[in-house]
Amino acid sequence: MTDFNKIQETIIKLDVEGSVQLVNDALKEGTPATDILNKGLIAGMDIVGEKMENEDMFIPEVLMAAHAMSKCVEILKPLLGEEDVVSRGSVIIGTVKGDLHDIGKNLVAMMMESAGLTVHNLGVDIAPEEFVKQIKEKKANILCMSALLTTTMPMMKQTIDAVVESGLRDQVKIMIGGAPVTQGFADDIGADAMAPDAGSAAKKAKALAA
Ligand code: B12
Repeated sequence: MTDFNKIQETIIKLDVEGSVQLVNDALKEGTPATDILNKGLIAGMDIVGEKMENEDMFIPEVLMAAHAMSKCVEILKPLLGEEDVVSRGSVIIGTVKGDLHDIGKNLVAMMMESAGLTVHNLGVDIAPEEFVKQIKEKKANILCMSALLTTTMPMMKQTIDAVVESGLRDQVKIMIGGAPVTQGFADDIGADAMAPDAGSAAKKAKALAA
């Protein structure tokens, strides 16, 4: 039986090697990759977030925890989601301007790829005009934006405005996400969809591309 608390602890204690070891052990025991991700790694990262809020942990430590999480996600990546090589749509995804958080956005990108979508992951701190340029270049039919800060959420609206101004709004469905994003916010800014996690984001993207 996999002890998910132990996996959480390695993330909180910034033990990169330990976390990789426990993830490999859990896979050998036959624990599903999604359980390792949700009950171990993401749950550990949530505790890191609480500690950051209470000033028990600071940015260099949070970065190290994020590094441990990324190493483990690399191991799980081939095992998450269904395998499907046929592209069902072209997705542009990025974190909005001013925001450097990318762990959740990368998980969403990964789940979408394994759901058979072609994903162009632009990275972090992406300005509205860059999103517009990439939609044109990659002939994307879905635009996904991530924001983890309440201060960068308005950038999602600015990006949608830029897409409207460019005349591309009819060609592209827009989906947004990130911890502070709600369905109400998505409705207010004119997004087509939001999803609270990577699994449902991939499902919704498939539906939007259909
Ligand atoms: C890791 C982290 C960092 C790392 C980021 C490293 C990296 N490479 O991403 C570092 C140390 C750099 C960082 C910096 C800062 N951070 Co920070 N950070 C976090 C932390 C602890 C975890 C975020 C995370 O990765 N969660 C795990 C992932 C898997 O979850 P997720 O991102 O929510 O993604 C899921 C869903 O939201 C959804 N989703 C995400 N994106 C998308 C996109 C689409 C299209 C869809 C459909 C779905 C979707 O699916 C994902 C997977 O299931 C959070 C606390 C928390 N628990 O959220 C604070 C947090 C987000 N940070 C915070 C703050 C304040 C900051 C700083 C301003 C701190 C500072 N004073 O400098 C800076 C800002 C830097 C910047 N300009 O962006 C605050 C934000 C408060 C607020 N309300 O705005 C938080 C909430 C911490 C806190 N409680 O105070 N941070």
